[in-house]
Amino acid sequence: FTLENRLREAIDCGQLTMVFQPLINLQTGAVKGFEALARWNDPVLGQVSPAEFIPVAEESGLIVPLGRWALCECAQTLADWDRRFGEPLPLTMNVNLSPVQMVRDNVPRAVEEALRYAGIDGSRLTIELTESALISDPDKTRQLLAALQAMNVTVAMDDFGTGFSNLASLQSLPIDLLKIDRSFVTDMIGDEDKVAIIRAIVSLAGALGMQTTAEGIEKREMADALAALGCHYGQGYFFARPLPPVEAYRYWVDRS
Ligand code: G
Ligand code: G
Ligand code: MN
Ligand code: NA
Repeated sequence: FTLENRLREAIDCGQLTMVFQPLINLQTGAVKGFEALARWNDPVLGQVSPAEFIPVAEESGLIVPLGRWALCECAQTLADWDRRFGEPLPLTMNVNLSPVQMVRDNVPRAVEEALRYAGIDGSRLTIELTESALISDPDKTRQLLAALQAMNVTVAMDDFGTGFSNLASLQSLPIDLLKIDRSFVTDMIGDEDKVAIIRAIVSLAGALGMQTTAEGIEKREMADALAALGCHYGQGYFFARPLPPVEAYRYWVDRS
């Protein structure tokens, strides 16, 4: 078999799952929401990393059904948590959107359908785009972001600082958040250059009316330093690894 065929069957058979990594307000410690990350535990191959299967999905077009599943799964998980809790949890769900799905699918419709079916308001969803989305099809990106804005969906730029961001489009597009790439955070302690880059991204975001999330926080001193730099939110193993849905729900309940 090929990985592609195996992935197609996994999608058809509902073999993919989502885990949820908490996003923490670095200034208050509150749980702001979760980033949903896909997992594939194949009976034959074992755990296959998204770093491996997302590129296969993008090359084969399977990213379209996979991305639609991801949106539905996230909206339904939120609806499930709300039911369990008895009222809407004040938190947002971040979903990664592949630039390939952006080009090949009608993403606004997919988002609208996922939200409507689950009965979830758009304001509780954040779509994470990568910088390559800005370059590959600027017109389509502009239309997509306008449609998401009309649904009150938040837009975050993922892995910021590693791509080729065009500052003009960053400024002219309705982007709400910059996610500072893990590579700047990992070595920030004692590395003045990394700290300078983080400071510059936080400053750029502020000037453009955006907020920032730092990825890959593994130690308390990183969280403290990032908070002092004015970074709004953080995620990383220091707070929690990506958690299965029930554990993620408990994580929120235990801290609220
Ligand atoms: O969870 P992990 O750190 O192994 O994820 C590796 C990469 O796969 C990250 O870049 C992440 O954004 C991406 N990824 C994980 N889940 C999804 C998903 O549901 N959709 C898309 N498009 N990318 C995902
Ligand atoms: O590209 P994206 O930011 O969507 O990818 C998120 C990935 O980062 C996930 O695969 C997740 O497992 C991983 N991740 C999350 N927190 C940490 C961390 O603190 N350290 C490291 N090394 N990876 C992390
Ligand atoms: Mn992401
Ligand atoms: Na990222």
